Amino acid sequence: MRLSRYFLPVLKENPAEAQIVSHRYMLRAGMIKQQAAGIYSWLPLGFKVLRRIEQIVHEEQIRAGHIPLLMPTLQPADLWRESGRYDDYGQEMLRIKDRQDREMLYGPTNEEMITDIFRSHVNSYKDLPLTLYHIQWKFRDEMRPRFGVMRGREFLMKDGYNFDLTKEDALHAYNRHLVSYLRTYERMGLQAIPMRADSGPIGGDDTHEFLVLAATGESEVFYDSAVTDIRLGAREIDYDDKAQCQAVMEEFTSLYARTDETHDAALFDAIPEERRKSARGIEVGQIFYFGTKYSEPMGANVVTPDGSRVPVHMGSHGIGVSRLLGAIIEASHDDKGIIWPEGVTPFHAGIVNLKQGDAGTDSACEAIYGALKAKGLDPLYDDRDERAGAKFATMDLIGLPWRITVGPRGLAANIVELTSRRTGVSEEMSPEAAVARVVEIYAGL
Ligand code: 5CA
Repeated sequence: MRLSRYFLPVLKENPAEAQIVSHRYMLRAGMIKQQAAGIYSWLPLGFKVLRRIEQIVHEEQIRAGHIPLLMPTLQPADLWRESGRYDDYGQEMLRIKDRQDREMLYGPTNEEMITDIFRSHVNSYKDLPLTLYHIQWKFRDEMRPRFGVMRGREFLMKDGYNFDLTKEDALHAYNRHLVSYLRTYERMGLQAIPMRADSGPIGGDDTHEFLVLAATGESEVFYDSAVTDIRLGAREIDYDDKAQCQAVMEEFTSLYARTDETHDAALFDAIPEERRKSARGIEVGQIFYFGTKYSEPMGANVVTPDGSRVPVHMGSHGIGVSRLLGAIIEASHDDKGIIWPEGVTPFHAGIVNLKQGDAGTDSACEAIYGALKAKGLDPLYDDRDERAGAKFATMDLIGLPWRITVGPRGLAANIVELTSRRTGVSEEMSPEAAVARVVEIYAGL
Protein backbone atom coordinates (compact mmCIF):
# COMPACT_ATOMS: atom_id res chain seq x y z
CA MET A 1 0.00 0.00 0.00
CA ARG A 2 1.16 3.51 -0.82
CA LEU A 3 0.41 5.91 2.00
CA SER A 4 -0.53 8.67 -0.46
CA ARG A 5 -3.45 6.52 -1.60
CA TYR A 6 -4.37 4.97 1.74
CA PHE A 7 -7.01 6.12 4.20
CA LEU A 8 -5.13 6.75 7.43
CA PRO A 9 -6.77 9.64 9.29
CA VAL A 10 -4.18 10.12 12.07
CA LEU A 11 -4.90 12.66 14.79
CA LYS A 12 -2.24 15.11 15.96
CA GLU A 13 -3.86 15.81 19.31
CA ASN A 14 -4.65 13.42 22.10
CA PRO A 15 -8.41 12.77 22.08
CA ALA A 16 -9.86 13.98 25.37
CA GLU A 17 -12.28 11.07 25.73
CA ALA A 18 -9.56 8.40 25.82
CA GLN A 19 -8.53 7.45 29.34
CA ILE A 20 -6.11 4.63 28.56
CA VAL A 21 -3.21 4.38 26.17
CA SER A 22 -4.66 1.74 23.82
CA HIS A 23 -7.83 3.75 23.25
CA ARG A 24 -5.78 6.91 22.72
CA TYR A 25 -3.44 5.29 20.19
CA MET A 26 -6.25 3.50 18.33
CA LEU A 27 -7.97 6.85 17.82
CA ARG A 28 -4.76 8.73 17.03
CA ALA A 29 -3.57 6.09 14.56
CA GLY A 30 -6.90 6.28 12.70
CA MET A 31 -7.87 2.69 13.51
CA ILE A 32 -11.38 3.19 14.86
CA LYS A 33 -14.12 5.79 14.99
CA GLN A 34 -16.77 5.80 17.66
CA GLN A 35 -20.33 5.86 16.27
CA ALA A 36 -22.22 5.57 19.55
CA ALA A 37 -21.21 4.63 23.09
CA GLY A 38 -19.31 1.35 22.81
CA ILE A 39 -19.95 1.02 19.06
CA TYR A 40 -17.14 1.55 16.57
CA SER A 41 -16.39 1.66 12.88
CA TRP A 42 -13.18 -0.14 12.05
CA LEU A 43 -11.15 2.13 9.80
CA PRO A 44 -8.74 0.45 7.35
CA LEU A 45 -5.72 0.18 9.68
CA GLY A 46 -7.78 -1.13 12.60
CA PHE A 47 -9.69 -3.47 10.31
CA LYS A 48 -6.43 -4.95 9.04
CA VAL A 49 -5.24 -5.80 12.56
CA LEU A 50 -8.67 -7.17 13.44
CA ARG A 51 -8.47 -9.47 10.40
CA ARG A 52 -4.94 -10.63 11.35
CA ILE A 53 -6.10 -11.49 14.85
CA GLU A 54 -9.13 -13.33 13.48
CA GLN A 55 -6.88 -15.27 11.12
CA ILE A 56 -4.66 -16.49 13.98
CA VAL A 57 -7.73 -17.48 15.98
CA HIS A 58 -9.11 -19.45 13.01
CA GLU A 59 -5.79 -21.19 12.35
CA GLU A 60 -5.39 -22.31 15.95
CA GLN A 61 -9.02 -23.43 16.25
CA ILE A 62 -8.74 -25.50 13.10
CA ARG A 63 -5.42 -26.92 14.28
CA ALA A 64 -7.20 -28.10 17.44
CA GLY A 65 -9.83 -29.89 15.31
CA HIS A 66 -12.66 -27.38 15.79
CA ILE A 67 -15.03 -26.63 12.91
CA PRO A 68 -15.98 -23.11 11.78
CA LEU A 69 -19.53 -22.09 10.89
CA LEU A 70 -21.44 -18.81 11.09
CA MET A 71 -24.55 -18.05 13.09
CA PRO A 72 -26.54 -14.80 12.75
CA THR A 73 -26.29 -11.82 15.10
CA LEU A 74 -30.08 -11.67 15.58
CA GLN A 75 -31.77 -14.48 17.44
CA PRO A 76 -35.39 -15.35 18.24
CA ALA A 77 -36.34 -14.80 21.89
CA ASP A 78 -38.12 -18.16 22.03
CA LEU A 79 -34.85 -20.09 21.89
CA TRP A 80 -33.70 -18.26 25.00
CA ARG A 81 -36.99 -18.99 26.75
CA GLU A 82 -36.21 -22.70 26.37
CA SER A 83 -33.05 -22.39 28.45
CA GLY A 84 -34.63 -19.92 30.85
CA ARG A 85 -32.06 -17.23 30.07
CA TYR A 86 -34.39 -14.83 28.28
CA ASP A 87 -35.67 -13.55 31.59
CA ASP A 88 -32.42 -14.09 33.52
CA TYR A 89 -30.12 -12.13 31.23
CA GLY A 90 -31.41 -8.74 32.29
CA GLN A 91 -30.67 -5.36 30.82
CA GLU A 92 -27.43 -6.37 29.15
CA MET A 93 -29.50 -8.03 26.43
CA LEU A 94 -30.61 -5.81 23.55
CA ARG A 95 -34.20 -6.81 22.80
CA ILE A 96 -35.79 -5.97 19.46
CA LYS A 97 -39.21 -6.49 17.88
CA ASP A 98 -39.61 -7.12 14.17
CA ARG A 99 -42.54 -5.81 12.05
CA GLN A 100 -44.60 -8.91 12.91
CA ASP A 101 -44.14 -8.06 16.57
CA ARG A 102 -41.93 -11.09 17.06
CA GLU A 103 -39.42 -10.80 19.88
CA MET A 104 -35.80 -10.93 18.80
CA LEU A 105 -32.50 -10.13 20.42
CA TYR A 106 -29.00 -9.21 19.31
CA GLY A 107 -26.99 -12.19 20.53
CA PRO A 108 -24.70 -11.61 23.52
CA THR A 109 -23.49 -15.24 23.12
CA ASN A 110 -24.78 -18.34 21.30
CA GLU A 111 -25.24 -21.35 23.61
CA GLU A 112 -28.95 -21.67 22.79
CA MET A 113 -28.59 -21.30 19.04
CA ILE A 114 -25.74 -23.80 18.72
CA THR A 115 -27.68 -26.26 20.89
CA ASP A 116 -30.64 -25.83 18.53
CA ILE A 117 -28.42 -26.58 15.52
CA PHE A 118 -27.01 -29.62 17.27
CA ARG A 119 -30.36 -31.11 18.29
CA SER A 120 -31.73 -30.65 14.76
CA HIS A 121 -28.99 -32.68 13.13
CA VAL A 122 -27.19 -34.95 15.58
CA ASN A 123 -28.73 -38.03 17.17
CA SER A 124 -25.98 -40.51 17.80
CA TYR A 125 -22.89 -40.77 19.97
CA LYS A 126 -21.12 -41.80 16.74
CA ASP A 127 -21.12 -38.15 15.62
CA LEU A 128 -19.25 -37.09 18.76
CA PRO A 129 -16.96 -35.50 19.75
CA LEU A 130 -17.92 -32.30 17.97
CA THR A 131 -16.74 -28.73 18.47
CA LEU A 132 -18.24 -25.93 16.38
CA TYR A 133 -17.21 -22.31 16.57
CA HIS A 134 -17.72 -18.98 14.88
CA ILE A 135 -16.31 -15.48 14.94
CA GLN A 136 -19.26 -13.12 15.03
CA TRP A 137 -20.32 -9.75 16.41
CA LYS A 138 -22.01 -9.74 19.78
CA PHE A 139 -23.98 -7.08 21.59
CA ARG A 140 -24.07 -6.55 25.33
CA ASP A 141 -25.67 -3.37 26.56
CA GLU A 142 -22.89 -2.81 29.08
CA MET A 143 -23.65 -0.41 31.91
CA ARG A 144 -20.29 1.33 31.42
CA PRO A 145 -18.88 0.88 27.93
CA ARG A 146 -15.38 2.32 28.10
CA PHE A 147 -11.75 2.14 27.12
CA GLY A 148 -12.59 1.95 23.42
CA VAL A 149 -12.78 -1.59 22.06
CA MET A 150 -11.81 -2.97 25.45
CA ARG A 151 -15.33 -2.83 26.84
CA GLY A 152 -17.57 -2.22 23.88
CA ARG A 153 -21.27 -2.83 23.50
CA GLU A 154 -20.85 -4.29 20.03
CA PHE A 155 -17.73 -6.46 19.95
CA LEU A 156 -16.26 -9.32 17.97
CA MET A 157 -15.96 -12.66 19.74
CA LYS A 158 -14.83 -16.10 18.81
CA ASP A 159 -17.18 -18.47 20.56
CA GLY A 160 -16.87 -22.22 20.37
CA TYR A 161 -19.06 -24.99 21.73
CA ASN A 162 -18.16 -28.60 22.39
CA PHE A 163 -20.57 -31.54 22.41
CA ASP A 164 -19.44 -34.75 24.07
CA LEU A 165 -20.92 -38.01 25.27
CA THR A 166 -19.32 -38.00 28.71
CA LYS A 167 -18.05 -35.54 31.25
CA GLU A 168 -14.57 -36.96 30.75
CA ASP A 169 -14.68 -36.22 27.02
CA ALA A 170 -16.03 -32.74 27.66
CA LEU A 171 -13.19 -32.06 30.08
CA HIS A 172 -10.78 -33.09 27.35
CA ALA A 173 -12.46 -30.48 25.12
CA TYR A 174 -11.94 -27.97 27.94
CA ASN A 175 -8.25 -28.83 28.18
CA ARG A 176 -7.89 -28.77 24.40
CA HIS A 177 -9.32 -25.26 24.32
CA LEU A 178 -7.04 -24.16 27.13
CA VAL A 179 -3.95 -25.37 25.26
CA SER A 180 -5.06 -23.95 21.91
CA TYR A 181 -5.75 -20.58 23.56
CA LEU A 182 -2.24 -20.50 25.03
CA ARG A 183 -0.83 -20.96 21.53
CA THR A 184 -3.23 -18.40 20.06
CA TYR A 185 -2.20 -15.66 22.48
CA GLU A 186 1.51 -16.46 22.24
CA ARG A 187 1.32 -16.08 18.46
CA MET A 188 0.00 -12.56 19.07
CA GLY A 189 3.00 -11.75 21.25
CA LEU A 190 0.91 -11.91 24.42
CA GLN A 191 1.23 -13.71 27.68
CA ALA A 192 -2.30 -14.57 28.82
CA ILE A 193 -2.44 -16.44 32.11
CA PRO A 194 -5.30 -18.88 32.75
CA MET A 195 -6.88 -18.01 36.09
CA ARG A 196 -9.65 -19.71 38.01
CA ALA A 197 -12.74 -17.51 37.69
CA ASP A 198 -16.48 -17.27 38.19
CA SER A 199 -18.85 -18.47 35.46
CA GLY A 200 -21.45 -15.65 35.66
CA PRO A 201 -24.49 -15.91 33.34
CA ILE A 202 -22.94 -18.68 31.18
CA GLY A 203 -23.08 -21.16 34.09
CA GLY A 204 -21.12 -24.21 35.27
CA ASP A 205 -18.43 -24.78 37.89
CA ASP A 206 -15.30 -25.23 35.80
CA THR A 207 -14.08 -22.04 34.22
CA HIS A 208 -10.83 -20.24 33.58
CA GLU A 209 -10.32 -16.72 32.35
CA PHE A 210 -7.20 -15.77 30.38
CA LEU A 211 -5.66 -12.58 31.66
CA VAL A 212 -3.05 -10.27 30.20
CA LEU A 213 -1.37 -8.41 33.04
CA ALA A 214 -1.71 -4.63 32.57
CA ALA A 215 -2.09 -1.76 35.01
CA THR A 216 -5.19 -0.58 33.12
CA GLY A 217 -6.93 -3.98 33.27
CA GLU A 218 -10.44 -4.06 34.69
CA SER A 219 -9.97 -7.29 36.68
CA GLU A 220 -8.16 -7.62 39.97
CA VAL A 221 -6.00 -10.73 39.99
CA PHE A 222 -3.90 -12.66 42.51
CA TYR A 223 -1.16 -15.05 41.45
CA ASP A 224 2.05 -16.85 42.19
CA SER A 225 4.68 -15.02 40.11
CA ALA A 226 6.10 -18.40 39.01
CA VAL A 227 3.16 -18.72 36.55
CA THR A 228 4.63 -15.89 34.51
CA ASP A 229 7.70 -18.04 33.76
CA ILE A 230 5.75 -20.74 31.89
CA ARG A 231 5.47 -20.67 28.09
CA LEU A 232 3.91 -23.08 25.65
CA GLY A 233 6.52 -22.19 23.03
CA ALA A 234 6.96 -24.32 19.95
CA ARG A 235 6.22 -27.69 21.55
CA GLU A 236 4.30 -30.19 19.46
CA ILE A 237 0.77 -30.74 20.68
CA ASP A 238 -1.43 -33.64 19.63
CA TYR A 239 -4.86 -32.24 20.39
CA ASP A 240 -6.39 -35.73 20.38
CA ASP A 241 -4.00 -36.84 23.10
CA LYS A 242 -6.03 -36.52 26.30
CA ALA A 243 -3.09 -37.11 28.61
CA GLN A 244 -0.92 -34.52 26.90
CA CYS A 245 -3.62 -31.82 26.94
CA GLN A 246 -4.37 -32.62 30.57
CA ALA A 247 -0.67 -32.36 31.47
CA VAL A 248 -0.33 -28.95 29.81
CA MET A 249 -3.52 -27.76 31.50
CA GLU A 250 -2.14 -28.86 34.88
CA GLU A 251 1.23 -27.27 34.22
CA PHE A 252 -0.45 -23.92 33.55
CA THR A 253 -3.15 -24.05 36.23
CA SER A 254 -1.58 -25.75 39.25
CA LEU A 255 0.08 -22.64 40.61
CA TYR A 256 -2.18 -20.14 42.33
CA ALA A 257 -3.76 -17.70 39.85
CA ARG A 258 -7.27 -16.39 40.45
CA THR A 259 -9.46 -13.40 39.76
CA ASP A 260 -10.95 -11.53 42.71
CA GLU A 261 -14.23 -13.44 42.23
CA THR A 262 -12.65 -16.71 43.36
CA HIS A 263 -9.74 -15.37 45.37
CA ASP A 264 -8.95 -17.42 48.50
CA ALA A 265 -6.85 -15.45 50.99
CA ALA A 266 -5.73 -18.55 52.93
CA LEU A 267 -4.39 -20.30 49.82
CA PHE A 268 -2.79 -17.08 48.62
CA ASP A 269 -1.01 -16.55 51.92
CA ALA A 270 0.54 -20.00 51.62
CA ILE A 271 2.60 -18.82 48.59
CA PRO A 272 6.16 -17.70 49.53
CA GLU A 273 5.92 -13.98 50.12
CA GLU A 274 8.30 -12.90 47.34
CA ARG A 275 6.15 -14.73 44.77
CA ARG A 276 2.79 -13.46 46.04
CA LYS A 277 1.48 -10.91 43.54
CA SER A 278 -1.68 -8.93 43.19
CA ALA A 279 -2.15 -6.92 40.04
CA ARG A 280 -4.63 -5.99 37.36
CA GLY A 281 -5.40 -7.86 34.18
CA ILE A 282 -7.34 -7.71 30.92
CA GLU A 283 -9.60 -10.70 30.32
CA VAL A 284 -9.02 -11.79 26.73
CA GLY A 285 -10.81 -15.14 26.88
CA GLN A 286 -12.76 -17.55 29.01
CA ILE A 287 -13.50 -21.27 28.84
CA PHE A 288 -16.40 -23.06 30.52
CA TYR A 289 -17.57 -26.61 31.19
CA PHE A 290 -21.26 -26.60 32.11
CA GLY A 291 -22.33 -30.20 31.50
CA THR A 292 -26.00 -30.52 30.56
CA LYS A 293 -27.17 -27.03 31.53
CA TYR A 294 -28.42 -26.31 27.98
CA SER A 295 -28.70 -29.79 26.45
CA GLU A 296 -31.13 -31.02 29.09
CA PRO A 297 -33.81 -28.31 28.91
CA MET A 298 -33.39 -27.97 25.14
CA GLY A 299 -33.48 -31.70 24.40
CA ALA A 300 -30.03 -32.06 22.81
CA ASN A 301 -29.77 -35.82 23.31
CA VAL A 302 -27.84 -38.60 21.64
CA VAL A 303 -28.30 -42.35 21.52
CA THR A 304 -25.54 -44.11 23.48
CA PRO A 305 -23.84 -47.40 22.52
CA ASP A 306 -26.33 -49.28 24.74
CA GLY A 307 -29.33 -47.68 23.04
CA SER A 308 -30.42 -45.20 25.71
CA ARG A 309 -30.77 -41.45 25.08
CA VAL A 310 -28.77 -38.96 27.15
CA PRO A 311 -28.22 -35.20 27.04
CA VAL A 312 -24.77 -34.26 25.75
CA HIS A 313 -22.06 -32.69 27.89
CA MET A 314 -21.16 -29.23 26.71
CA GLY A 315 -18.85 -26.31 27.29
CA SER A 316 -18.33 -22.96 25.65
CA HIS A 317 -15.14 -21.11 24.97
CA GLY A 318 -14.70 -17.46 24.07
CA ILE A 319 -11.95 -15.17 22.83
CA GLY A 320 -12.45 -11.40 22.85
CA VAL A 321 -11.22 -10.79 19.30
CA SER A 322 -11.83 -7.02 19.16
CA ARG A 323 -10.73 -6.55 22.80
CA LEU A 324 -7.42 -8.17 21.88
CA LEU A 325 -6.37 -5.11 19.87
CA GLY A 326 -6.60 -3.02 23.02
CA ALA A 327 -4.86 -5.67 25.12
CA ILE A 328 -1.97 -6.00 22.67
CA ILE A 329 -1.47 -2.23 22.60
CA GLU A 330 -1.61 -1.99 26.41
CA ALA A 331 1.10 -4.65 26.53
CA SER A 332 3.22 -3.25 23.68
CA HIS A 333 3.70 0.49 23.21
CA ASP A 334 5.96 3.39 24.15
CA ASP A 335 5.49 7.15 24.37
CA LYS A 336 5.66 7.49 20.57
CA GLY A 337 2.97 4.99 19.75
CA ILE A 338 2.07 1.37 19.19
CA ILE A 339 4.65 -1.40 18.80
CA TRP A 340 2.94 -4.26 16.94
CA PRO A 341 4.21 -7.78 17.48
CA GLU A 342 5.10 -9.28 14.07
CA GLY A 343 2.25 -11.80 14.37
CA VAL A 344 -0.50 -9.18 14.14
CA THR A 345 1.06 -6.11 12.52
CA PRO A 346 -1.16 -4.40 9.91
CA PHE A 347 1.79 -4.02 7.51
CA HIS A 348 4.98 -6.04 7.71
CA ALA A 349 7.30 -3.09 7.17
CA GLY A 350 7.21 0.61 6.48
CA ILE A 351 9.29 2.21 3.75
CA VAL A 352 10.21 5.84 4.33
CA ASN A 353 11.40 7.89 1.38
CA LEU A 354 13.40 10.81 2.81
CA LYS A 355 13.36 12.76 -0.47
CA GLN A 356 10.17 12.17 -2.36
CA GLY A 357 10.52 13.27 -5.98
CA ASP A 358 14.23 12.49 -6.15
CA ALA A 359 14.67 10.04 -9.01
CA GLY A 360 17.19 7.93 -7.10
CA THR A 361 15.27 7.55 -3.81
CA ASP A 362 11.95 7.13 -5.61
CA SER A 363 13.19 4.26 -7.73
CA ALA A 364 15.03 2.60 -4.81
CA CYS A 365 11.83 2.75 -2.72
CA GLU A 366 9.76 1.35 -5.59
CA ALA A 367 12.24 -1.51 -5.95
CA ILE A 368 12.10 -2.35 -2.22
CA TYR A 369 8.31 -2.08 -2.25
CA GLY A 370 8.04 -4.37 -5.27
CA ALA A 371 10.54 -6.89 -3.87
CA LEU A 372 8.69 -7.19 -0.53
CA LYS A 373 5.37 -7.63 -2.32
CA ALA A 374 6.86 -10.25 -4.64
CA LYS A 375 7.78 -12.21 -1.50
CA GLY A 376 4.16 -12.16 -0.35
CA LEU A 377 4.65 -9.42 2.24
CA ASP A 378 2.49 -6.37 2.76
CA PRO A 379 4.61 -3.19 3.02
CA LEU A 380 3.42 0.37 3.62
CA TYR A 381 5.35 2.86 1.50
CA ASP A 382 5.27 6.44 2.79
CA ASP A 383 5.45 8.18 -0.58
CA ARG A 384 3.96 11.45 0.64
CA ASP A 385 5.74 14.72 0.06
CA GLU A 386 6.33 15.33 3.78
CA ARG A 387 9.23 16.18 6.03
CA ALA A 388 11.27 13.24 7.36
CA GLY A 389 10.21 14.06 10.94
CA ALA A 390 6.52 13.82 10.10
CA LYS A 391 7.04 10.53 8.27
CA PHE A 392 8.93 9.03 11.21
CA ALA A 393 6.28 10.23 13.66
CA THR A 394 3.52 8.54 11.65
CA MET A 395 5.48 5.29 11.39
CA ASP A 396 6.20 5.32 15.13
CA LEU A 397 2.57 6.02 15.96
CA ILE A 398 1.13 3.23 13.80
CA GLY A 399 3.79 0.89 15.16
CA LEU A 400 5.02 -1.22 12.24
CA PRO A 401 7.76 -3.46 13.67
CA TRP A 402 10.29 -2.73 10.87
CA ARG A 403 11.10 0.41 8.94
CA ILE A 404 13.34 0.77 5.91
CA THR A 405 14.57 4.33 5.49
CA VAL A 406 15.84 5.44 2.12
CA GLY A 407 17.74 8.73 1.65
CA PRO A 408 19.94 10.18 -1.09
CA ARG A 409 23.11 10.24 1.01
CA GLY A 410 22.97 6.54 1.95
CA LEU A 411 21.90 5.50 -1.50
CA ALA A 412 25.05 7.02 -2.97
CA ALA A 413 26.86 4.24 -1.08
CA ASN A 414 24.07 1.68 -1.81
CA ILE A 415 22.93 1.87 1.82
CA VAL A 416 19.51 2.03 3.46
CA GLU A 417 18.61 1.79 7.12
CA LEU A 418 16.62 -1.02 8.71
CA THR A 419 15.14 0.02 12.07
CA SER A 420 13.44 -2.07 14.70
CA ARG A 421 10.45 -0.27 16.20
CA ARG A 422 10.83 -2.22 19.44
CA THR A 423 14.52 -1.58 20.14
CA GLY A 424 14.98 1.58 18.07
CA VAL A 425 18.22 0.07 16.77
CA SER A 426 19.07 0.92 13.14
CA GLU A 427 21.38 -1.06 10.92
CA GLU A 428 22.83 0.05 7.62
CA MET A 429 22.82 -2.38 4.73
CA SER A 430 22.12 -2.62 1.01
CA PRO A 431 18.49 -2.42 -0.13
CA GLU A 432 18.63 -6.09 -1.15
CA ALA A 433 19.95 -7.12 2.28
CA ALA A 434 17.18 -5.12 4.01
CA VAL A 435 14.53 -6.88 1.93
CA ALA A 436 16.13 -10.27 2.65
CA ARG A 437 16.19 -9.57 6.40
CA VAL A 438 12.53 -8.57 6.52
CA VAL A 439 11.58 -11.63 4.48
CA GLU A 440 13.57 -13.83 6.88
CA ILE A 441 11.94 -12.27 9.97
CA TYR A 442 8.45 -13.15 8.74
CA ALA A 443 9.36 -16.53 7.25
CA GLY A 444 8.96 -18.28 10.58
CA LEU A 445 5.57 -16.80 11.46
N1 5CA B 1 -20.29 -17.99 25.69
C1 5CA B 1 -19.11 -17.75 26.46
C2 5CA B 1 -17.91 -18.34 25.85
S1 5CA B 1 -18.04 -18.47 24.15
C3 5CA B 1 -18.94 -16.25 26.68
O1 5CA B 1 -19.71 -15.47 26.22
N2 5CA B 1 -17.89 -15.93 27.42
S2 5CA B 1 -17.51 -14.47 27.91
O2 5CA B 1 -18.66 -13.79 28.38
O3 5CA B 1 -16.45 -14.63 28.85
O4 5CA B 1 -16.98 -13.65 26.69
C4 5CA B 1 -15.83 -14.12 26.00
C5 5CA B 1 -14.80 -13.01 25.83
O5 5CA B 1 -15.38 -11.92 25.12
C6 5CA B 1 -14.33 -12.40 27.14
O6 5CA B 1 -13.30 -13.17 27.71
C7 5CA B 1 -13.83 -11.04 26.68
O7 5CA B 1 -12.49 -11.14 26.21
C8 5CA B 1 -14.74 -10.71 25.53
N3 5CA B 1 -15.76 -9.72 25.92
C9 5CA B 1 -16.79 -9.89 26.77
N4 5CA B 1 -17.49 -8.75 26.92
C10 5CA B 1 -16.88 -7.82 26.14
C11 5CA B 1 -17.12 -6.44 25.85
N5 5CA B 1 -18.13 -5.79 26.38
N6 5CA B 1 -16.29 -5.80 24.98
C12 5CA B 1 -15.25 -6.47 24.42
N7 5CA B 1 -14.99 -7.76 24.65
C13 5CA B 1 -15.77 -8.43 25.50
